[in-house]
Amino acid sequence: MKQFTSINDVQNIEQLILLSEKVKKNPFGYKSFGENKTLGLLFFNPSLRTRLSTHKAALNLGMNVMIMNLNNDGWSIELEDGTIMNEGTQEHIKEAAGVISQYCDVIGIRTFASLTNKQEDYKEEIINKFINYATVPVISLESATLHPLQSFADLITINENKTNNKPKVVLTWAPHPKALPQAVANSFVEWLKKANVELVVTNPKGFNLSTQFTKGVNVIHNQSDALKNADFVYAKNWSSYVNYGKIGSEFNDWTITKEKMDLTNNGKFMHCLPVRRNVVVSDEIIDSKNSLVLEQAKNRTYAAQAVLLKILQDEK
Ligand code: SN0
Repeated sequence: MKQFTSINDVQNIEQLILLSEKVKKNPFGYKSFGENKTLGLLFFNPSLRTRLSTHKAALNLGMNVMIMNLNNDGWSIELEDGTIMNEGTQEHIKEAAGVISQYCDVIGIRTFASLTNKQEDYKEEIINKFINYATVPVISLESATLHPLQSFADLITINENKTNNKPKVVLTWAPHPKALPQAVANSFVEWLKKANVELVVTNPKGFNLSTQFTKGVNVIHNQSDALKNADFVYAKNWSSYVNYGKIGSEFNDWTITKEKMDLTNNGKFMHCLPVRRNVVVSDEIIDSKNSLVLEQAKNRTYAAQAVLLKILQDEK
């Protein structure tokens, strides 16, 4: 694997899942692959789980890790070619990516959507330019439109917790006070479409994800209908794709509550975190025995470790 920015970079998903199971059973058994290798983690946005789980994954593999918060600590980066750089930006992405490639064997990048320019966000300008100018593999730590390490961990968690061969998995939109990216939802759909599940997406009208992801997926606008007999309920807010960046405060009754979970087949609750309690989900549900949020976060380490290990193995 030369890069990991979406499920499309994975040649064999079953094999990667098997690798995650192996590293989960024996996290320190693969140190020879990471010895004397350095992972660089670059953040344009905040992070808790992604930062710590990917760091831990690298340490488990015997790698060294360097972390940089580019917005606070770095120069401001120029993306355009041919610009006369006599204004705000100080360093071109060409040099930044080229230099960091000399210090690191693998580079991870977090770069959220702007939510102001749909075309630019969906072109994935920042991560693609980094890939273009870097000379080492690049992995996404959540880009403008996708969060593949999260979705891979979510798939591992669903596989571990399913009680029937083809569980019903419902991705439901939930309320939020701020405009959030579509990345987690897009990516979840992309990964779960390839799994043996009955996938349903439910969201208010005006909040459909891009058909680039939901083509062929059952999208229902009535949340209660969608939740019926669900084995897994994955809640996530995303701002509108059509009215790009719009929040949707008129749908505050989409919170996941006990009444809603009672419609499911003793469904398990999932969320990528961080979560706004009693906005996205009631305390009662996130604190219940059916909540998988901590298991999801735990599996972030093994998802990241499998991805890093595959990259290191392929480089050898
Ligand atoms: C990010 C998102 O893409 O939705 C990261 C999730 C892994 N979430 C947030 O930015 C939440 C911020 C908030 O204000 O609650």
